Amino acid sequence: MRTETPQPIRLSDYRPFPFEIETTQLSFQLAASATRVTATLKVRRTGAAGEPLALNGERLALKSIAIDGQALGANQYALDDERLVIAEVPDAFELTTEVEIDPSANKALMGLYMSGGRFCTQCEAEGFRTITFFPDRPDVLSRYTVRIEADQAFEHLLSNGNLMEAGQLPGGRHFAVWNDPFPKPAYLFALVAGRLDVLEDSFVTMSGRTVALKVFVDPGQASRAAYALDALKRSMKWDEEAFGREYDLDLFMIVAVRDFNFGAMENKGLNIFNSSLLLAEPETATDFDYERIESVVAHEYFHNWTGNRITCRDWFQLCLKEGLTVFRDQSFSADMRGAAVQRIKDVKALRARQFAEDAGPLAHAVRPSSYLKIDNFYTATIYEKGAEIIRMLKTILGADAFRTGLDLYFARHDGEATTVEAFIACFAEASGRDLTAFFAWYEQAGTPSVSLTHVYDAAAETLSITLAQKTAPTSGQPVKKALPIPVTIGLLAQDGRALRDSEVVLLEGESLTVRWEGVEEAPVISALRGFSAPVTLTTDARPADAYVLFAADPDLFNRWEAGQGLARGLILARAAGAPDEVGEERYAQALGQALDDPAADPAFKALLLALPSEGDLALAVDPVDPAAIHEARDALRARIAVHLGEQLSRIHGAMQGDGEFSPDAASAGRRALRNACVDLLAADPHAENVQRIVGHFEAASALTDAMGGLSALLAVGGEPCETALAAFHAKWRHEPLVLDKWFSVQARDPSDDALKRVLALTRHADFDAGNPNRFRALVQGFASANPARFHDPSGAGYRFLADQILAVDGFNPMTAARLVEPLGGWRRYVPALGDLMRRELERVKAAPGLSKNVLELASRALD
Ligand code: 0A1
Ligand code: ZN
Repeated sequence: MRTETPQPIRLSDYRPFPFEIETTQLSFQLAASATRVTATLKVRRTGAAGEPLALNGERLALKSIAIDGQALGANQYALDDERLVIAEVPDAFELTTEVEIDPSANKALMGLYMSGGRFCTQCEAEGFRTITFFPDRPDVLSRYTVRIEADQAFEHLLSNGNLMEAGQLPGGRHFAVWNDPFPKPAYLFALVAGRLDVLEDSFVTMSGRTVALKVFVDPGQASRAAYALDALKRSMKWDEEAFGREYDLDLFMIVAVRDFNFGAMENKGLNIFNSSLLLAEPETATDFDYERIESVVAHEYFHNWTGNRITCRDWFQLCLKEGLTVFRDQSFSADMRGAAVQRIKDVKALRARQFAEDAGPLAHAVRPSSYLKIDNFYTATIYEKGAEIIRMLKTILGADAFRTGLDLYFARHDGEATTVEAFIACFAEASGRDLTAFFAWYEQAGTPSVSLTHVYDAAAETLSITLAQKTAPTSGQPVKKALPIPVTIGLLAQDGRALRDSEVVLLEGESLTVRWEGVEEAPVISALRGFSAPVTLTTDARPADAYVLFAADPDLFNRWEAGQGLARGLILARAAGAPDEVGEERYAQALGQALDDPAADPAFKALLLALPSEGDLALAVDPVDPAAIHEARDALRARIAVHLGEQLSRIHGAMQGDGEFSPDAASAGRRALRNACVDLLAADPHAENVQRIVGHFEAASALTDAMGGLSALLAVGGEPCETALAAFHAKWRHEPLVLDKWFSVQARDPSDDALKRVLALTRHADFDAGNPNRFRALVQGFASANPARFHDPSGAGYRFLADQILAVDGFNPMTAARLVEPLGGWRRYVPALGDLMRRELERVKAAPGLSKNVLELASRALD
């Protein structure tokens, strides 16, 4: 809670901690409302003589404190709400503290808390300080031994590393002792205690060691962990093959918990997962869930090297582990599921979340230079743009030099807490290139715009392309540098033949002109292939060129991108009151041809069928009028649905019935295509189409189909929709993960009554604001995924969101803060809406007792 104006933490203030904590012994006496934690730290001075020992500690009731067994008197230390300071300490000593904490009262879900009657922890970024007094910063690495004692009802007692000892105790209690041989920062500490079922397997590493794998889940749910376990084994193998990284302990454990603020956490040897990202069966998980489970299991596992073995010196370096690990998980998913489709999905997500963030007042550098609460920086910019930077590094240096640089990084910094500078230095050294200018990608916020203009000289058979870049000012960064931007370019003939293969042009200054000789005919330019840099591209190409690319670009990303560009142009023309009906027919026809291509992958066709999202469209206009965008997009959907109605129905029919469920990419692609057809058919809701959609929903055996049907029925509305919603609820009311989806699909209700429905759902017996999954399904689902209804001209949507932020901030600031973003872009909206958004932000900011988390974001949004 706020007592005074909080002071920002700055990168430039970094100082090493003046002590080393060689070993950390923790002893837990677990009890739901009064857990005792005894910590014995072996401390050695490494900094200047006379420096006091300052430890972080919050919400801890100190019971005793001693140095080398001698209790300290109250005048020998100073204690406030945030730290414990001992002014005079020897150069080497053992500090023992005993504290009491209350896990059952911990609704912020940081530190030690209860979920489903079990104890669990979340320590990243700064949760460990609510468990015991400690230098809770990532550059203090220590070897941990952890003794856990609890009632036998808490059957499994888990922590990091290897199990050393376990046994029974009098009074119905038992204990376990764990030792983690690898020094680690406190944020990687974890503890779990409770009744769980376990699914076990093993993995033989490349050097022949056998690693035991255990996935712990709610009793009765072990079969739902099979996919995650399989994904884990594939990740372990892939990391050996792709990056030469071998697992280092004899045991790797994953635990699923239902109450978790984020997705999952890479604690050493004991990953903790939000159950929504671990449990999957065909009836209870969609294909998107399977994809996410595969990539998040991989992500957390890959952190073992990029994050755990080599960690961050301070939290400003967060992208060092996150950007690199996202890059690694995206590369894994591309290998598992097909590079083009994966790339399209990754770029869609980047644009939806990161480009939006970069375009508003919450824009920040991938490596920021100050913060109030680091929790607020677990953002799309640090994760996704951080991954794009690594990808560009690979594109610029080439795969071989990139791998050599990464190998050097692993060899040189293993066991360290390091910086982005040290990381980049490895690549500069390995490649012999000067990467000084490249570093600006880490320090500069905002999405660069690149413009491409060309001159074709038919007589001389030359093509000149000029690329120019510009980045608009962002808060605190009025002047922007030119960045090195790799632009991958290929050339096609008007009939779609390839004229030139891809080559990478590196735009290093403000602008650059490159020439191609011997170009015998006027080419169609395919630029930024594979989305080679996180920029927005404008070109002087004729609209007709986009149809050539849409039909024939061998780069599938750009083929998809051409279709999106055409659709974007048509929708925005309509939204601006100048519909291009001829163009719309032509687009529908081209889409129909693409759908008939027997060589194209169904997953790719499904992506072609999805029009740019309303959020994506909003990024292309200024000011944004969400209602106009929504209507225009709906109108194009309807036109396509009418034009392609028969074809969509035919494809839908042909994609039905693939026998036994398989989560593999090809089967998921078929389901994606049939659901994309259903989604479009709902835009032309005549009786036959409605019947097809109802049939699709009722026949669904996989959740992907049931959700596709339900979502389409929400677009149709009326009695078929209400009947389906009621049936779905009756069937799944006891399955929390499926019920979350029942809430989120209704949050996206496109009808005028959406807010009424959402408000009613906040009073539903199954709604629980204390559970982040359920809360986000409804509230974030509405605010982020239903722009037309969230931006209701009355401002009621904004008021609803602000009320929810304030209500949840009272007990879970991290979850509350993540809801500020939808109001953050207020300056980009038409003034009537922007003013209402700003007013709600002001109301939030002025609320008494606001958390630092929400205060920081609301203030930045209003700046
Ligand atoms: N390091 C995790 C992300 C994470 C961060 C904070 C959390 O606290 C609630 C939880 C998870 C990852 O990248 O997966
Ligand atoms: Zn991560």
